[in-house]
Amino acid sequence: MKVVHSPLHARHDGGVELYRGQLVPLFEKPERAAMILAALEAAGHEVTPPRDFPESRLHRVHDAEFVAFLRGAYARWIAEDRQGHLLPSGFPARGMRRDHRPSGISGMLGYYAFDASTPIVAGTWDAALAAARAAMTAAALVVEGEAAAYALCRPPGHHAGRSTYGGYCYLNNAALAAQYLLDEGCRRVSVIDIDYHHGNGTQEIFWERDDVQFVSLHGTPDTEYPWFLGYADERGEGRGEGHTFNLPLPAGSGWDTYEGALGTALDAIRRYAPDALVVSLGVDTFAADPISAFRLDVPHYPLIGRLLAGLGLPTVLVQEGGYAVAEIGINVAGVIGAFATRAA
Ligand code: SP5
Ligand code: ZN
Repeated sequence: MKVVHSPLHARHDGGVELYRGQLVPLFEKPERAAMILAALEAAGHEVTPPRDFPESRLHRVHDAEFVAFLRGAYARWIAEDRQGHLLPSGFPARGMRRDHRPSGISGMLGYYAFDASTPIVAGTWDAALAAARAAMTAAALVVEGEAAAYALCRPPGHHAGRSTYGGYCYLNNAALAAQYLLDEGCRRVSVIDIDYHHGNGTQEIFWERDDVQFVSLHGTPDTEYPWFLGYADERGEGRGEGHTFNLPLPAGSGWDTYEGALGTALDAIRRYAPDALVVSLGVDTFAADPISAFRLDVPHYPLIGRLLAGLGLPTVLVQEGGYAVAEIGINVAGVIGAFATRAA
């Protein structure tokens, strides 16, 4: 399978996150992409760089002022005489104003961010843009006739909303891929999100849409990040009603529970009958993941790949989470390998 990847991801490095009351080095680190790349190259997949796209492609999914903020945030921070990385330290909660965007950088951070685990460093924008381009390039390859393509995105994207960032995500790579498929002729696209964490950003972006189905399998937000979205009663609104489908599972779930839920998700996709599939591929469902609590093991990833490939749809796979760095490569390669060998 063609693997789209840019070395620019490595510019997003050196940030810290607020984790259990401490600032710790970001779990979402450059070694993740290096390990995935090594495993995919070893398995014989062809690696290709992202193409360039007009900025208007980003605005199909994201608010233009939000995009401009992300691009300029670091320079603004330095101009206001601060140092290091940017993390927000206050958010507009219930009872406060959300209609006014403060003009100072600290207020702006709280306005756009929804957590304190998603730092902006000097190279964050370059990396986020390269990841978005990788996702759209993988979508373009599928439009051009590839049965499937994989975007090795870093930073990930599924937590980023139309004008919000968080959960290590800045631009929503999977949403950009889905929108690209629609803009190039698909009538309906399903997004299946199998990252451990609910893809709140993708859900929000397509919430009122009937041309994108969003289906997600994740640790229940009642105890797991991102806590405030991803419950089973969220089903979309307006034209989108019934096109969001959440399958939250208890922390500690293993393959038996997971396989049943995945089957239910795939049935929903078959009923929607999309022209193409986008997979938000997180492998933080792995038992040894340091921040997640499912109990999947290495042999389960090829099984997941086979089940996804069995839909028989043109498929864009987009990398999301996965923080057990030692096994991240073999687990991603397990899913991708099952696709690469599917019958034509
Ligand atoms: C793309 C992606 O996977 N983003 C995940 C961001 C999660 N960041 C906050 C993690 C908080 C985890 N809580 C600790 C639970 C330990 N079992
Ligand atoms: Zn995740």
